Amino acid sequence: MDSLNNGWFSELQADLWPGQSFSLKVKEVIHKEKSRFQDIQIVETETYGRCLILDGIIQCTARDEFSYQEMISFLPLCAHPNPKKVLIVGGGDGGVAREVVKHPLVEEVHQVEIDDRVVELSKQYLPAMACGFANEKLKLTIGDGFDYMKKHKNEFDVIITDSSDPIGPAVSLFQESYYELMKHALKDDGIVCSQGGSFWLDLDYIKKTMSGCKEHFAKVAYAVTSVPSYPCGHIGFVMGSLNKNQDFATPKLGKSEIDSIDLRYYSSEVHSAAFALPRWVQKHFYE
Ligand code: SPM
Repeated sequence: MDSLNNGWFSELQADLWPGQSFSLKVKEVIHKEKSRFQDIQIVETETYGRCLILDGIIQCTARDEFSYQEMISFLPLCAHPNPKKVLIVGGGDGGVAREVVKHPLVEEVHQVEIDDRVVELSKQYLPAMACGFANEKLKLTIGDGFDYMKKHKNEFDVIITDSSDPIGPAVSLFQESYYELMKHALKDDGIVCSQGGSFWLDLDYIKKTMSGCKEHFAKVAYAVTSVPSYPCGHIGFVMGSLNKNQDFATPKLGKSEIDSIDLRYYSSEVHSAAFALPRWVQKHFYE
């Protein structure tokens, strides 16, 4: 493993986070291979449990994955009044599917993931996340998200893009043309939510992504969550709604219903707080 040094894995990505690197002490390398699309590593760490690494970047650890998976799922699902039919693009570890199927109004979940090896290895080594694939609401397609959405018009209430970072092929998932395609696949009042990077690292990039989203969506917002194993311990989501009266920060599912769902991070209060941004970020994105 390139970035394993004296038993430490270091996330060295000079293009994405210059001059800094998060490290985890590794107990054991469980699996590594090169799929058709990427380098895949699964390691057992000293303090974060099992960890999935794609192309040298941490995707999720057993200790903190629930924060990301719950928030990227429940922010858009609860911002929508009736999220019956959901599309997940990416999310090969199964953690987002595991969360989306918990929403009481969700009837069908379709997921399109390009790399079958991530799915298979997650089933084998990350069963607490991959259990999402076993749910009867879920239909998984192995293929390209762009091709999939071109074939589906006005179908989904919510589209969630659980992507890796904007480097290599994933760059296209942050561009305006991707938002146009999602709009095509969404119903008239649909909502999208995508992994959007951290304002500590990607302030201008997020603003650019939001501008691309604004070209096609009446309302756009950025919300945050805390994930200690991501750079700066932080990540955000770019959300777009086709409903011009959309109020993202107020959950449409009642508090008592939300409280009855088996969740560890997301709550009605956390939902609203996720949209509160520091002054300089608020100004940069919205003024
Ligand atoms: N289902 C979990 C997959 C996680 N996908 C997002 C991974 C992002 C990792 N890098 C974060 C860097 C933020 N600037």
